[in-house]
Amino acid sequence: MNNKNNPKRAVPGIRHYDGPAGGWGALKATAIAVRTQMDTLDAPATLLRTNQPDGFDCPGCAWPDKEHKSTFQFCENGAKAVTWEATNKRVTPEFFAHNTVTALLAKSDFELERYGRLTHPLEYHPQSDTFRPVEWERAFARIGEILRELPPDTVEFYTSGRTSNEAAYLYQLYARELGTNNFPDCSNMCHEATSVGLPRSIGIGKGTVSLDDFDHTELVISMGHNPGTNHPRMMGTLHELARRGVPIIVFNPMRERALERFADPQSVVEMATYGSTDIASTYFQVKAGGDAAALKGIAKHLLQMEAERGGVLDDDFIATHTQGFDEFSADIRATSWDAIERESGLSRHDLHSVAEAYATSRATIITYGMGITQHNKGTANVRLIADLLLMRGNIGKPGAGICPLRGHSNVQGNRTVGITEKPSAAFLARLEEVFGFVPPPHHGHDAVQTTQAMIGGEAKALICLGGNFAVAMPEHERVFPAMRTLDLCVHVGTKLNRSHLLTGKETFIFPCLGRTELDIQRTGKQSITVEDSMSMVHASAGNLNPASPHLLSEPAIVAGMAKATLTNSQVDWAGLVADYDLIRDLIEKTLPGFERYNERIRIPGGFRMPLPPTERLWPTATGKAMFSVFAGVEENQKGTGEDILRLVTLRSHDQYNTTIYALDDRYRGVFGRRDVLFMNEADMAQRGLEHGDCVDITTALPGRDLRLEAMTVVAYSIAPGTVGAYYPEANVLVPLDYLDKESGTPSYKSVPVRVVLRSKEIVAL
Ligand SMILES: Nc1nc2c(c(=O)[nH]1)N[C@H]1C(S)=C(S)[C@@H](COP(=O)(O)OP(=O)(O)OC[C@H]3O[C@@H](n4cnc5c(=O)[nH]c(N)nc54)[C@H](O)[C@@H]3O)O[C@H]1N2
Ligand SMILES: Nc1nc2c(c(=O)[nH]1)N[C@H]1C(S)=C(S)[C@@H](COP(=O)(O)OP(=O)(O)OC[C@H]3O[C@@H](n4cnc5c(=O)[nH]c(N)nc54)[C@H](O)[C@@H]3O)O[C@H]1N2
Ligand SMILES: [Mo]
Repeated sequence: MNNKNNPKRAVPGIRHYDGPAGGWGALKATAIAVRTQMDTLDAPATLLRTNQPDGFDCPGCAWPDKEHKSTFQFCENGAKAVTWEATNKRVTPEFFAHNTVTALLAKSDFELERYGRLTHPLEYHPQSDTFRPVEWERAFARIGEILRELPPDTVEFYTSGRTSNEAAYLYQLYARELGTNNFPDCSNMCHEATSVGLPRSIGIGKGTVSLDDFDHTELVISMGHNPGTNHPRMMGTLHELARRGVPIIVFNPMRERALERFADPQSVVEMATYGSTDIASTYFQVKAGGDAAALKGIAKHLLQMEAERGGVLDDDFIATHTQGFDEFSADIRATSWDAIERESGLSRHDLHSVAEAYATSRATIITYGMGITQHNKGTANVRLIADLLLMRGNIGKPGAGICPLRGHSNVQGNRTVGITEKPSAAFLARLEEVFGFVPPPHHGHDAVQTTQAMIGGEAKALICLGGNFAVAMPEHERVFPAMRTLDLCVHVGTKLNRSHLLTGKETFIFPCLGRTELDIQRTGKQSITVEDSMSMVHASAGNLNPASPHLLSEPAIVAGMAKATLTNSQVDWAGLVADYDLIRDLIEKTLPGFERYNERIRIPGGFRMPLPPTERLWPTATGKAMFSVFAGVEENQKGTGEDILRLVTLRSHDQYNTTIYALDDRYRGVFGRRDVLFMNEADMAQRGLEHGDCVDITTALPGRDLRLEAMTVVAYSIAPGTVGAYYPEANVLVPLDYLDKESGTPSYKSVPVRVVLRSKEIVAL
């Protein structure tokens, strides 16, 4: 039972959900999404073109498709992402004339996006406190004027990972020609620990597995991700594995229904019989922040088993391909079982069973998500996962490897084409050769550094290519006011959100084409390209008429700003927008791995970026795969005082990051509300709390007064000592400087908090 609803105390909107994930419930939810958002006549045709060779890439997640040409794969949350963009609702100039920014700020994030698609470029008028339409060229010219006056390093260029390779490449070119490497990016809040940790371990900051590897694997260990909601197409793969009898061992503090039981909507039999398949063979409810201890425990058993019976480690692989094994194993031996059990919340015996399964498997894949990266030692966590795989040579052979589940559908591609605050010298040298300007050699700001520069008054302008920067960041109390001190804010987006409304001295909102829409430029219909979680690059082209005739494509908006800002630029910005093939030619000229780019994206399925570790080549400083040492077992600061719990901030089943589709979280049994705190019954009893009580939450770190009030306690199957609440509402509890020092990632998944009773009265819906 997930949601341990107390039958004696009914709490509005909290019900027990006993079904599997997927199944008929998922089909029903899709039908509702289509009915409420889309012109129903368009819907089937649009959904059928999702992830087809001549269709568009699903904006829902970065999980790949088999050869990108299979028949339509049903996916509830993919359908929501598509219908949300392809909605027939519009927010027009008339709407803005009647709604002041102050009035709009009083609306919830849910309401703001629900108004529909943006239709006109807009400029903020402080006198009337409203946004008014503005001509594109006039807006670009004004932005150019402002930016030319500012020192380049006071300008921040944010990207959210839906942006295409083409738009992202033009964007980095624009910023670097202007003279800055300030590239705060949604990855800084997401998989940065992967981008920093994996290059140190295996020489490249990306996963090593392909979909084919799942056909050959003998064991999957899934750590800290919730695929039923966030990577729904992965459920097809897990379902197939489970039916083949491949063990799937899950580490997650919360019972997530899709990891327990799933009915595949593609399976005629399961749908007809209301059947389902058990997914996890074993489910370990590790404490939040306890994965490092658990991984060290598994490694400790392996070392012991090797000493007792031999043949457990891949000695040849370790000798030929790695360095640092002695230091690694000495540290593992020195780590006590007491510490491992205390920190992970799992017993030595539990971890032994995982070590046994791992030692018997000839090919193991470890998958992971935000439950691993969003911690004080996220980078070290990622490296420990790589260590465990290296112990048995599980990188660079079929059926094995490391599989970070990326977030946004093109977050990985954005990085590949140059969105990084720490560019390599080689890349900058190529830019100089090809474009004739000298790019800035010094590093720029990541997302947290950008926010700190805004708070400190050093940042003057923020350009956002997509996303909802201020809301996605921690500590809204400091971030929101900082947005309002800026000289210039520019937001490129499809729908209105709170960041757009946190206006600076001058603010522009630029509506852009979405993935589903036709992109026609001077030379004809254009396609963009994206890279998925498994490094496959392929083309994507929409087929719907744009939401408004006034929209521009992202490349056109970036080029428009660049042309108006960089008056001496040698780049033919307008020419590049006329034909995206020319942008891809430039990418090919300046970055490795894109040989014959235009030719290869015309092959259905596209091509794979080079991944040397899959051939056991290690582009690290030593040329070897590197073991690491995770000092101690603790991932996070302890917090001060008694009674500390660890808060994880999570996504519901009805949201896409800061976009809230609806107020339900079906699989966790929550309907029509988001003001909930998931809590273990033992922790509740200790504090005299009951299911349905109203509580206040405070952050338990020194010198902090961060609080979230009036939350409803929901008894849930969650590891003792761990509590859960929804992102972004709970971001007010995450301190801005509480982060992984190696990667700069905020520790959204492990905030020390205290929970106190506010009222016994049940809060109505
Ligand atoms: N529908 C939908 N799809 C999405 C998104 C979305 O919001 N909605 N977001 C996209 C983005 S940008 C991303 S990054 C991905 C995110 O996908 P996920 O990585 O699945 O992200 P989260 O929902 O944040 O939840 C992570 C899971 O980690 C568990 N967890 C929390 N703390 C710990 C811990 O300390 N250890 C372990 N082992 N587990 C822990 C939680 O219980 C939860 O099940 O999804 C992408 N896809
Ligand atoms: N507490 C807490 N905070 C978190 C997280 C967490 O787990 N817990 N997760 C973090 C993670 S993993 C991430 S990735 C960030 C996400 O941070 P962001 O990427 O900044 O946020 P999103 O909510 O994905 O952005 C939504 C907006 O994107 C715009 N948009 C949608 N489609 C398009 C498009 O095609 N083009 C353009 N230009 N704009 C578009 C719309 O205007 C929409 O309002 O949040 C982070 N914050
Ligand atoms: Mo993400």
